[in-house]
Amino acid sequence: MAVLNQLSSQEAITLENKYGAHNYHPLPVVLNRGEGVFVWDVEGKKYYDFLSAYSAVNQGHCHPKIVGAMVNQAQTLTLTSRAFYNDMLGKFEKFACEYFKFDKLLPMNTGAEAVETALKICRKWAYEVKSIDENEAEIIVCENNFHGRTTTIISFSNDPVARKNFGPYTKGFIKIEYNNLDALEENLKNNPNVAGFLVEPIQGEAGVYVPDEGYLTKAKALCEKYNVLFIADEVQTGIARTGKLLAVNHENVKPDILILGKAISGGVYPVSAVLANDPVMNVIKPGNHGSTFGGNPVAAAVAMAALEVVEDEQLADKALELGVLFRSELNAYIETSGIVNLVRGKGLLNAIVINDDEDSDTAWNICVALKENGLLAKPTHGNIIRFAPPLVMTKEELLDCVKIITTTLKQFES
Ligand code: IF1
Repeated sequence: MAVLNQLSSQEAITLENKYGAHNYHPLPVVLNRGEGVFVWDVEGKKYYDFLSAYSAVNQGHCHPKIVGAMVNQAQTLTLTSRAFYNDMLGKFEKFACEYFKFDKLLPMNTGAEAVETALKICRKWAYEVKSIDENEAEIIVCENNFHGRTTTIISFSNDPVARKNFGPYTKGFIKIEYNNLDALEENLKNNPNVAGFLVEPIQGEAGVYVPDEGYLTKAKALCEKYNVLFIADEVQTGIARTGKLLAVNHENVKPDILILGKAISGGVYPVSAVLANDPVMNVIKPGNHGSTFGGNPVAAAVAMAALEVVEDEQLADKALELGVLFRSELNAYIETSGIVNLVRGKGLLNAIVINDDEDSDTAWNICVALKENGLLAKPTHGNIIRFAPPLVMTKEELLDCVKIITTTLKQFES
């Protein structure tokens, strides 16, 4: 059968176009190997990965310790369902609770499922602990949020592409401006039915939008004042990406509910988790929630190894240091650039804003040129490019990447 043969890039793209749903518009590059900060296409060309599967591969591609844990566990026991206990889940839960300093963890598989889980926990807490009347609970979210693709989550998105014609939408969400504490307090003050505030510590899809310093601290304080749960979606910002283990650690904020995904497995396997302390998590009783694959032994083994790598290799410190270097190098370039307006971000979650319209194709064209020059990145809007390399990069490699990026951008200076 032809599928066993090595495909050319064009053949692989043609197959996806013909047989796959058209829910993505990928860069025209077909990858078949990854190691550390590098990936290779089927023709053997080597690239720096500057997306890290949207911050899932923080530990680098195919990290031997994580892959080893997966292979080992996969040969022993893969899935029991939660109808029975397995000997890995409890170990992982203890490990992660100590690691992130929470009482309890609820394991799921994808980021969107973990967000859904957090919303369910929050609502149940609202009725059973805060004593809000049944079906009246509301959760505050932010404009330009990205929390996943499920029907409830897209109900409170304001991206028409993600949302339009998927209605009717789930009720019970109030949208306020991000980085606006007055708007938050206004809604908390006048509405006793608010149960939670769901927020990304840095908005990723919105274009790596970093809120003002103190925003998260003050938002958390407001939530405490009005007895509302502060729910941090750290699916993208968590696990050392922004230069701390969690982005909320930059402000020493402790969420009431923490949502993790992506790099909790190093991108090796779908693992997500929701963490909370007992007074919140204990509202969940047998039958209230679950998942066939959530908390399976492979996921548990992989996640423990992936979190160990973050500590072993001090990835948070590396991200912090390399992030400062990356932004200062790019800022030096921007001073004389007509094509890039600014670079922003924290740690190794950064974006550049191109001097062009939101609906232009300049960012896309730059990403195609970056690909030709050996570096893979993806636009988030027509004029924003996100840069999120694996955190295992060396300083020399990062400077090499800066050279590729600035050389490529220069091709677009008019
Ligand atoms: C796609 C963006 C990144 C997330 C936050 C939950 C989820 C995500 C903060 C859901 C997922 C992904 C999904 C990916 C694109 C991507 C993304 F561009 F859309 F915004 F990372 F930057 N919370 N983000 O960022 O996690 O269910 O996907 O595991 O292709 O949709 P998931």
